[in-house]
This record gives sequence, structure tokens and C-alpha cells, in this order.
Amino acid sequence: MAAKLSQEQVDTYFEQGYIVIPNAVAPARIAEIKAEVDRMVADAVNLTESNDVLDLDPAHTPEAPRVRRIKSPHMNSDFFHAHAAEPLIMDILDPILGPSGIRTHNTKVNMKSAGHGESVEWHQDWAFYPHTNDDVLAVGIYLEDCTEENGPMLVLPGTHKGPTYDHHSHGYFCGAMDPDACDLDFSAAVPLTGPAGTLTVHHARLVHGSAFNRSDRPRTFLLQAYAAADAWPIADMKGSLEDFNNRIVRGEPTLTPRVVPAPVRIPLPYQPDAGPGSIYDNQSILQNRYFGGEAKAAPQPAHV
Ligand SMILES: O=C(O)CCC(=O)C(=O)O
Repeated sequence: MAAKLSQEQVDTYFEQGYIVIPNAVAPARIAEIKAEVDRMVADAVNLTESNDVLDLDPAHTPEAPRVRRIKSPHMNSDFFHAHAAEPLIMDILDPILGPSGIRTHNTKVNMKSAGHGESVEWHQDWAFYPHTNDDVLAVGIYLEDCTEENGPMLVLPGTHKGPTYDHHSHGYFCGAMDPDACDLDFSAAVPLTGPAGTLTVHHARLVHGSAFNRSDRPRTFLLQAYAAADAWPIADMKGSLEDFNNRIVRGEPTLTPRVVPAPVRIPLPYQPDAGPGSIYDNQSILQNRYFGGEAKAAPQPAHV
């Protein structure tokens, strides 16, 4: 594929808040990524509860392992550390993240096992990590063919230009939107589908979610989030200044953030019981669920 986006793709990204590039990543590279995922997930047979690397499904047992997420693979695997800076990805992002450079913000592998894989309630990534400017996005790579049946990511086009919605429940940040509390037509959601190797880019303010995987095929999705080098996080720097600057993958660090108006809510307070790095734990206190599934009992309201 051409590593550079066409002007039409750049315009679509800014207009709609996302783009989908089928066959962007070559089959040989997908095979390497899958091999590293398999290597990391193999540790699940030794676990009875989630740890800093693997987020286990509630149905997991060491005998029948079920991993729903690899957390921060770029921090837990040399392979994924290097992959976050992959020139193919940098070249795609160059025209949309601006000239200041590019910083990795977070990475994860979301795994929906066949017949079972978890849903992700509607949310905006921006609600988790507001920055001083909104040149912030996530790149997704499907490691298997993704169709409407095995739980594609769903997006609401154009919502990156709208408000930042409430992602709190019972006074705690829960990383999910109450579908009845926002004036959005969820039936207009677009499923992002494509063959293995399809690459997606979505704006951090775009409303998105994803349904259960009730098919007989798994769906594994590598997500890598990036910010312009001059976008500074407002709520959490995720470590020291040195760590922050070490995550620059193109361009130079800067101490002068670019500040532009963008609607912000602070993702605090954190829930006392939510496992770190688990969107599933975080969202589990949302009672009014769009995609179904059982909500956890409501915690005592936080005093904010
Ligand atoms: O796995 C998906 O389809 C979407 C996940 C997502 O939006 C997230 O992890 O923030």
C-alpha cells in the first residue's frame, strides 16, 4: 500500500473523524504481530487473576484461558515497543498529527474470543485522556478478518466535532456514556470492517464502541494511540518527564504545549476497585448499558 495518505483520505479524517485503510499491513507483518500476541498471551495459563500485562475475562481459568486485553504492549514487549514507531504508521499519521512530531500515548490489544468476546460501551478516548490540543488519535490494526459478525469497532461519524460527553457514573469516572443521556443516533453507527491487515485511524473525540463477538471467529485488534508532540495531557502524564519524552517517536520534545479550545472533562475520581488499564472493569459500573451484559453493583457515590 501507499504509506502516504491521499488528500482525500486526510480530508475524510478531519470531516468524519476516522478512516479505514484495507490491506495496509502486509500478511507477513500480521503473522509476526500475531506470533508476539500468542507469546504474551501464553502466560495466562499461569494466572488466576489479571496482572499488569494481561486483563483476564471473568470466565477465565488457567485450564481454559480467556484474555480480553494485553495492556500496554509497547511497555511490555520489545517487539511492540518497536512496532509503535513503525515508519509505515508514522508516515500515515504525519499529515494528520501536524508538524510538531508524534508521541505514543498508549497501546493495547483487545481480544474478543469466538462466541464470547466482550463489548465496549460507547465512549470517547478523549474522556480518558484530555490534552491541551486535540491532535490525538488511535490507530487500529485488525489481526484477523473483521466482519459485522465478530465485533468490529463501531463509530459515529462527525462526533469528534461535538461535545465531550459525561463518562461518569455514581460520581466516579467509568469511561462509558449513558446512551440515554446524550442526544445521539446510535443506529447511524458505522462498523469498521475489513480483512486482516486493515488499518483504522480514529480521532480521540470520536464516539465509538463495539458489540459482543457472538460469531465462531475471534477478533483481535491492536490499538496504538498517539498525540502530537506538542499536545500535553491535562489530567495524567503517565510517569516522569523523562518517560514522557521517551515516548516521542517522531520529532522533538517540547516544553511549550500548543493550547487550543476543545471541550474537556476531567476523568477523576478513579473508581477504587477498577483494575488499572481495564476499560471493561471501568465501564462495568454503568447501569444503562447499550450493548447489554450485566452491570456491576453501583459503588458508593464519590464526593467530588
Ligand atoms: O475493541 C474495540 O473494538 C474498541 C475498543 C475501544 O474503543 C477501546 O479499547 O478504547
